[in-house]
Amino acid sequence: MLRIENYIDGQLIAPCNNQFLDNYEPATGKVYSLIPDSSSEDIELAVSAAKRAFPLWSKIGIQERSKILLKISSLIENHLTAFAEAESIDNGKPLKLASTVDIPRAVDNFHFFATAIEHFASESHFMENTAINYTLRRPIGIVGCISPWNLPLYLFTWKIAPALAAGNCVIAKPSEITPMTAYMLSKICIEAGLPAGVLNIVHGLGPTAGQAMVEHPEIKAISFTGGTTTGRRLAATAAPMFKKLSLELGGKNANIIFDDCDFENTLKTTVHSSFANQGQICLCSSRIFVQKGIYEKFKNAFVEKVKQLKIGDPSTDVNIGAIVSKQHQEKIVSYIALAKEEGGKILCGGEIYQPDDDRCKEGYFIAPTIIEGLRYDCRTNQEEIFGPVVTITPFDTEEEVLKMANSTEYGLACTIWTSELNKAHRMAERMESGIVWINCWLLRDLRTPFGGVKNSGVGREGGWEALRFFTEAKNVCIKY
Ligand code: TXE
Repeated sequence: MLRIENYIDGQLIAPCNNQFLDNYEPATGKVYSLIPDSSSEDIELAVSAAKRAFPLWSKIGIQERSKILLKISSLIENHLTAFAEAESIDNGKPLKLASTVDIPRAVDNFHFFATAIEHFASESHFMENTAINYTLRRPIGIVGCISPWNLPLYLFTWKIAPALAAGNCVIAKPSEITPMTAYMLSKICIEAGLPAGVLNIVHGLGPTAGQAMVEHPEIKAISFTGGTTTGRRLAATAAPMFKKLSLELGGKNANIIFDDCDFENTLKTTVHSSFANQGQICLCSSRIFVQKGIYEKFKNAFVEKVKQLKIGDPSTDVNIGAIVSKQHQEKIVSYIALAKEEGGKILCGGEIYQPDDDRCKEGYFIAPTIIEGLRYDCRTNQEEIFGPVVTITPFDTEEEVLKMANSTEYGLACTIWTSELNKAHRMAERMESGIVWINCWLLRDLRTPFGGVKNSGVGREGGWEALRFFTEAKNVCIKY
């Protein structure tokens, strides 16, 4: 059985304790590879390697760094099919989604930051007849990147690429649930000639390998995407050490549909924004609010469309693949039970889905589920489920929907559907959300700030925000 290895100091190696964990294929429920159960010893090795590599990497020059990152980007692109297949097997997501979204985005992440760094500039502040200040932006040193399982290579590279472009050496840990494409990336980095120790990928569990990263005094900044509870724990460890922190956490996003929306476009995109990647994207809309004038019409059309979605073996032409793990499947099922207890009516789905074919009969599937009739402030409408489960709720006025939409502890993203420009602006301004999509969803420009408010996180990723996060600013004041 394939054994994934750590990538430390330019080498692929087993963890110091030689312990491995099982890695499951969600579509079949079977173990198909083993992953290092790394400990603080491996983190220590990685930090030593990064320390040795930092003087060279931080001074090699922007163009050299850019060239190597571009090479990594094109090598991933050359192996797109293999990466997409691996991502689909490891995560359970439809192969089509991995080939058109996840892996192309990993290619873009390296390309974008490899070129962005060439245009990154710092400010100067002139004081009339007195002095000039200029801001020096230097790499931080050794930084940590910790990523989740829902968009494995996509989010892993979204952190690593700007960190490396800015001249840092990186210790990175992918989710233990989806380690495979990060392992493949290690091999690409070797092929691209990335100097040893510049990037170190350590596999393992959050409470052991991840925690050791957060506690390590020489890792000066942590960029994390994952659950809000984990983010809180991480902040509690890192804050007293005065580490720089970027936290991209959970969401409970609202999809607000006004009577005057473009009906067909809203309907089509809402199916996608509710159930893409089995609803396991932090940007998915899980609370749909529909204005009363079109509520019944929209609800019926939406349920009809969702019933037609094809569920099953992610390697075939399906819309919905497997849930990432047995444990996560159980969590989602428990939320469906809670919704029923809270008085919710299941309009479709609401149960585990059992594919017919032999290969996937032990896999972790859930039928896409729409629930009606719940109060906006019940637990189902307040807590992050992170699966193919949405609620649908009618509303009358802007005031009413704003109150319901802004009622959660989260504030990551929202979508608003209307053809009235003024209403769109008014709503965008009043939504408590880091990202507002008007008449679209998941339309991304990598230059824009990305992140949430309230318990959805701290800091912003993307564009200059990411390069600023991964550099330290120093003001130099020169008196005339
Ligand atoms: O995430 P975790 P999990 C939400 C979603 C999901 C819940 C839990 O609701 O059900 O979070 O998912 C590492 N120190 N999201 O358990 O635990 C861990 O190894 C350092 C939303 O998978 O937050 C992994 O690499 N690291 C989210 C990463 O943190 C630690 C996407 C994320 O794992 C650690 C995923 C520790 N003490 C889940 N504990 C989104 N918003 O995109 C864990 N980790």
